[in-house]
Amino acid sequence: MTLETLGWNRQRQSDFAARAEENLIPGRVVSEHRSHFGVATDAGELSAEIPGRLRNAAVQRSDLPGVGDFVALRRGVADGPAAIEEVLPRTSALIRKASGENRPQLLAANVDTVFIVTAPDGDFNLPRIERLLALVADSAAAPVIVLNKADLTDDAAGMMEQIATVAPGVPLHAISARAHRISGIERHFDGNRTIALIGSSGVGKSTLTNELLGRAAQATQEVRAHDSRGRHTTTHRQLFLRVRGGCIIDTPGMRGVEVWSTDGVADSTFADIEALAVGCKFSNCRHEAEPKCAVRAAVARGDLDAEHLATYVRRARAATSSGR
Ligand SMILES: Nc1nc2c(ncn2[C@@H]2O[C@H](COP(=O)(O)OP(=O)(O)OP(=O)(O)O)[C@@H](O)[C@H]2O)c(=O)[nH]1
Ligand SMILES: [Mg+2]
Ligand SMILES: [Zn+2]
Repeated sequence: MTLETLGWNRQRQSDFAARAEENLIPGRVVSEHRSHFGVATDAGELSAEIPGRLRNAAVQRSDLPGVGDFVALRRGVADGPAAIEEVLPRTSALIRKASGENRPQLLAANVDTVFIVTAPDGDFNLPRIERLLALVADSAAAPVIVLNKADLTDDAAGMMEQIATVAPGVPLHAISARAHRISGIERHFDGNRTIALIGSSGVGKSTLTNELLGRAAQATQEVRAHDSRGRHTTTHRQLFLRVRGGCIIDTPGMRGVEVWSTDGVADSTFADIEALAVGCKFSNCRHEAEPKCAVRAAVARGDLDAEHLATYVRRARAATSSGR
């Protein structure tokens, strides 16, 4: 692997040269964990931390490094972690408002194209596609809409026509990741471009990631039988390099009501609650007073913060009363 295959170019080299002092090396953030980042460099993947100086200089959370960022790194001493000294200027940033808080959250940086992934089984919803288009429009990345699981419908053409009414001029593809029918979408990686996949849980983002990588890099999971909704299988954003060129960023599924909207309600802050909710007796459980609620049980056990659940319930009520 070389940084060039990860999207490093002359512009980035000159940004790096202008900002970075001696002894720093360039890299790209490929994963984000609670306390550290995975950063790909010409010397392999390094574990890196953010020094306090960078944290203090950030005006808002989205200024801090995220998946897809190009950074200047100082190598660690001995086996210690490297330090991210600079975040290089972004050519695009996929940002939404964080859930339950009035702050921006970076989903992915330096993305050339975003695949908005949808599917005929349960997920198909034009207003949601419009909200995702609005999010992409603010990012400086180009949108592409992918109708996955085309094998599950006899009317993929009709669905594509409906999508076209809300997405004039946006490239549309009907594919089947599971059946290995993805022709037409690989060209979006030409020139080592970076593509991020966004959409609801269960639409097949990780299945498509694996298909585009040619290997089973990401775990996937059957959707729920009774309502075809996903199980929030992917919990972290991660960037993968393709042998055939270009990079893919797979992301956790977004909840329908929590996609970008006027009041900016967002998703993965509540991925923990969503994951627990699969165990609730009622599929439409609001985790308030319903019997056999797995989410309240987790609070009772001390595994989930009661305040966090209260925020979630407040948000869900607000979303319901405003008709979403
Ligand atoms: N019939 C059919 N099923 C598919 C297709 N693509 C994916 N699936 C199935 O859909 C289910 C969910 O796929 P995932 O790839 O885990 O979905 P995801 O979007 O990554 O979900 P999260 O990680 O929860 O956001 C799996 O059982 C897949 O096998 C397809 O083209 N056709
Ligand atoms: Mg996934
Ligand atoms: Zn519940």
